[in-house]
Amino acid sequence: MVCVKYFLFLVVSLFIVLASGVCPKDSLSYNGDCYLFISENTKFFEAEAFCNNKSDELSSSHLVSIKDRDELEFVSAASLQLFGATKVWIGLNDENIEGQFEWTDGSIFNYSHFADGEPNNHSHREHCVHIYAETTWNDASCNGKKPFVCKRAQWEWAHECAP
Ligand SMILES: *[C@@H]1O[C@H](CO)[C@@H](O)[C@H](O)[C@H]1NC(C)=O
Ligand SMILES: *[C@@H]1O[C@H](CO)[C@@H](O)[C@H](O)[C@H]1NC(C)=O
Ligand SMILES: *[C@@H]1O[C@H](CO)[C@@H](O)[C@H](O)[C@H]1NC(C)=O
Ligand SMILES: [Ca+2]
Ligand SMILES: [Ca+2]
Repeated sequence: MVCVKYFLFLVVSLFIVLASGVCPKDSLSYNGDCYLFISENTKFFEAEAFCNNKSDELSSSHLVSIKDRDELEFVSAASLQLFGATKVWIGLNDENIEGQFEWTDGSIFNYSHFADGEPNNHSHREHCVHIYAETTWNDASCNGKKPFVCKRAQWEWAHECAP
């Protein structure tokens, strides 16, 4: 019976932790997702691989996708605070088909905030997107090295059932 009690204690503890919607301790929580800010200057697809490596059984991790102005302002403000600059890779790219931008996490592309005159595919070789000044975006060479931001969902059940 001691074992059963101990097992129940563990189950209840796990339930409470997951239901509260946790992010790994090195991440920031925003609107049900976990954001990891990495200051090391890194090429776009190496940054995506780094983010992918933070996936677990419950949620996959990618370079950040940005879905609206509020999320953009969160990412921009946190980058400015942590790195003193907003020039970070986000997950948007047109590496597959020129002019057709996609998020590396496969989610819908329904919001963008490119600077005037961007994306310009400068020198015919710009396929990866970073936050430029403040909140505006620019396409740049994927081989450029910049700090970056990863995003993954908090555990799904917590996401759907939290009040
Ligand atoms: C992936 O993560 C593991 C464990 O944290 C680490 O040992 C490994 O070097 C990482 N690999 C890459 C490619 O980042
Ligand atoms: C884009 O779609 C996502 C997911 O459906 C939604 O949360 C977000 O508000 C949408 N953004 C805009 C600008 O419509
Ligand atoms: C962008 O660059 C590609 C080469 O990677 C070229 O084929 C394409 O025409 C360019 N598109 C624009 C809009 O300049
Ligand atoms: Ca391009
Ligand atoms: Ca550009």
